[in-house]
Amino acid sequence: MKYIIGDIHANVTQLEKLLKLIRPAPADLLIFLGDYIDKNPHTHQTIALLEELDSNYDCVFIKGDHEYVWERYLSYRELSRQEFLLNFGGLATLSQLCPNPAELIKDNRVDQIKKLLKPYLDFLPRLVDYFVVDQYLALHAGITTHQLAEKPLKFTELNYFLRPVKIDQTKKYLGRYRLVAGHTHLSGRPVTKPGYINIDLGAGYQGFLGAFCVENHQVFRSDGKVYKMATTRSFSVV
Ligand SMILES: [Mn+2]
Repeated sequence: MKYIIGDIHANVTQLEKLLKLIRPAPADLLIFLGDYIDKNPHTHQTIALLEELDSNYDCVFIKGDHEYVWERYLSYRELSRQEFLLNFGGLATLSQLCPNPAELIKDNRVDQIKKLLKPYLDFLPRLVDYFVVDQYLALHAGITTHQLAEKPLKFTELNYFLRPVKIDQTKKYLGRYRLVAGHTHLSGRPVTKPGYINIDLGAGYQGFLGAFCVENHQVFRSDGKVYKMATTRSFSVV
């Protein structure tokens, strides 16, 4: 089976629950949509579990806006990124790793933060922008209308941040592929449109984590609920 898994945001508890639910087999493919950390404090535990999964299964790790920003901040020293980190979950990321997270970011102590986040930084080089699987294009956020016919798809910063309202959800990429994305927590249940499926079920906000099974057209939610795609337009609860 092939599973596309939503935004984890260091909610390692929901990730563990989801894995118990789907119980992947060694030959299964696990595709993660990005935003692995921030908003919850279990940074190292989350990355360690992802590393363990990577050594036991075929895994694809897609880059989210949080990975994009941390990389720009730490590796490219774009210090203006501190605003995003302070406002959107970076303090939670460092909170178990040092006593003074706000100070470190406000003072741009990049080298010190790099040491604290070494396992995460080591994880980043293997990330990809998107992944095509069967009739789906898995990516973190979205593509613009003018990219619907762009081949190959060329990612810019916007693609890690695009909100559903800015996406033409009625059209498929190249007329063939529906987007499967996270990034925006719309609902506790998956949202599906003809050209767009959203499986950010809120793990960053004390909610759930979702896994979309490509073959069965089902979304497994970490609390045990299963949503079956009834038509191309809506999901129903099994
Ligand atoms: Mn995101």
